[in-house]
Amino acid sequence: MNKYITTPIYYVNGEAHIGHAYTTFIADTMARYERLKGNDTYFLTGTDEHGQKIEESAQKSGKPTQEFADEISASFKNLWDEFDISYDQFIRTTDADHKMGVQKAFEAMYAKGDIYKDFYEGHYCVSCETFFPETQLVDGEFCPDCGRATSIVKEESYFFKLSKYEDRLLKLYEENPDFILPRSRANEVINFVKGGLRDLSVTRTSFSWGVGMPKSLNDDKHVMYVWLDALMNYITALGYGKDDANMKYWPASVHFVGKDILRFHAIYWPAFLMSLDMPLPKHIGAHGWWTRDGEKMSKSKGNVVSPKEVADAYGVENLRYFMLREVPFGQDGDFSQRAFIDRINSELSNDLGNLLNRIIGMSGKYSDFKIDSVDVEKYHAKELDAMNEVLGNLDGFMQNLQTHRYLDELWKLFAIGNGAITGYEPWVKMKEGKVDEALATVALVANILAKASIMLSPIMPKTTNIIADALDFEINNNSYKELVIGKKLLKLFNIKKVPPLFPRVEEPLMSEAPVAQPNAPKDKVNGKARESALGQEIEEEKKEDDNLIEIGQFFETSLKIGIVIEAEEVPKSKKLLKLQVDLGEDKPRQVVAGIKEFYSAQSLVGSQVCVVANLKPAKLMGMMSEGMLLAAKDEDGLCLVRPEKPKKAGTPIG
Ligand code: ME8
Repeated sequence: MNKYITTPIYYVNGEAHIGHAYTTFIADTMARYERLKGNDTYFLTGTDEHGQKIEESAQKSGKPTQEFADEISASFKNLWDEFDISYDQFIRTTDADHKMGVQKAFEAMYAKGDIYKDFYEGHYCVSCETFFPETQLVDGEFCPDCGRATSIVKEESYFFKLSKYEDRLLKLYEENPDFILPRSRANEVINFVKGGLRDLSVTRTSFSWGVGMPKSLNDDKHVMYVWLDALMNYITALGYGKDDANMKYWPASVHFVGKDILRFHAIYWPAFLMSLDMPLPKHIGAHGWWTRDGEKMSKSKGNVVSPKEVADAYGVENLRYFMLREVPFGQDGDFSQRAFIDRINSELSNDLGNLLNRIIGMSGKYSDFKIDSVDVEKYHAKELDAMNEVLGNLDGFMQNLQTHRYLDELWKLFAIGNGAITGYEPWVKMKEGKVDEALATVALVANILAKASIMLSPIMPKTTNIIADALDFEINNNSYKELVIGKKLLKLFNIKKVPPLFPRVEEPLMSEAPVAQPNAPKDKVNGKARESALGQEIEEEKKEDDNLIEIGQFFETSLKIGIVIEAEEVPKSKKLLKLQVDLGEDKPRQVVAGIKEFYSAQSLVGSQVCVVANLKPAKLMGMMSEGMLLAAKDEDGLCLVRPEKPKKAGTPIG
């Protein structure tokens, strides 16, 4: 059977973080699982390189856009190579074949009458590359997805007749309740479609970094909307529009995505495919969001977990295991070193690693490392039944993408193995002269470890190869068929010693995330002790005096160190300067400040300032101001408040 597994193609506006790694680990696991089962599997990942956001990031870095995209795309590819991700293809949307395929698809939809030209006027979020109707904006202005300010864009555009597909989409969800996995995520999509679909603007004229129009349309002004371009990667990678050799893998078995981009994959993508008269993917698997120590990860907080750093400290396979075991697929997850270390020590080191070491030790003592399964059925029929039941349950969990339940179930095998050793006490049997019985227990455990390693191999391929090597067999489709499906036992073999597979971890191996600013309204508990920014306990006293605020109220204000990177005078204003201030975020904030009488624009560039970072943006003389500078003013004039020593942009004050 053919299987086709994909990850999203990641934007090249920043390095990979742990969320990207998670999606890639799940997809890699699924691809390895399908190959293990003998299915002809194609696994695609890659990078999404067009659009205004990438163009702007490149400009900020001072590099030509293609060079910028090349570098970040390579950093993703190198990371996946280092992590041994078993992709069959790494697609880039700047690949010539991809661009041609997108144009072919556009032409086909146009020829069908599903694309027409009109004007678009609306609120556009550059960061999300999406138009939003006014009703969806927060406070009439801000993007409902990322919270950034939108801008009004009016442009000529080609539109895709998304509205035409409303009924067919609803029918798709109804007839295929597993189209969106987990099922619990389907409702948000269904409600969105039921709310009415507007035709989708699928080209832009406001920038040029994108796939151009097909020649047949003779319309150079436009470039493709980045999501049309990006979604098509799933078929252009297989040769759509060029040669169909790999189209045998279509339709996709599962597109793995984060919940942030479910709508694009569960609504736009099937509608595009319906327009192209192509079969639809079998599943869209939407997973949840990872946080760090309970906090949203963001560059400005400086708490983004780098997958490379974690893998260097703890090992990439331990990380894969942790992420896939820790969260039920579809739910949000938290990365904390404590939880990670606990799982390494108790599940990997104790349950699995020790079990292997115990039978290596025992067989060394009792049988000169020879392991013979000949008496296992005689003495351990009950354990074999329990083992086979567990093995039989696993596939269902994987098909539903429930990796945590798959691993929970798999771990029952080690409980059976450890239980058999404790229960049958082979060392007592040896003393009683019941050698056959003692050796049967050791062989039972060897078989359990062999079968468990096969089923664990999609998650921990290298580690399980070491275990298989110790047990003198290879993990592949043959051993899967024989030992797992065929329920056979290992042939007589000599067990090998292995170095410790999962050394215990006593202390966190990476520095902790920066202390987060407490969010006062959330963690304020009336009159009770609670954590301060420094982690100390503060007794909150109820103050009668109206002029005093509680410390939580103070912490509602987010104060940060900023670095002025550009400054200019606002024409026709006596007081205002317009500054671009780096707060360590994706892009600088524009701050319009009334300090012109006291500072020249030039003198401010490069200087450090203290910024109120969570003020609602306001318009001053028609310009958006996204923060306020702290300053002190008396009869001698005004001076800015600055840190005593230089600090990194975005450093919290408080
Ligand atoms: O959206 N937790 O690219 P992107 C979990 N180019 N997953 C996370 C995560 C987090 N904190 N952060 C990122 C795009 N992800 C488009 C996709 S596909 C045709 C185009 C993962 O670089 C998750 O899979 O913003 C999410 O969907 C994806 O990265 C977004 O990557």
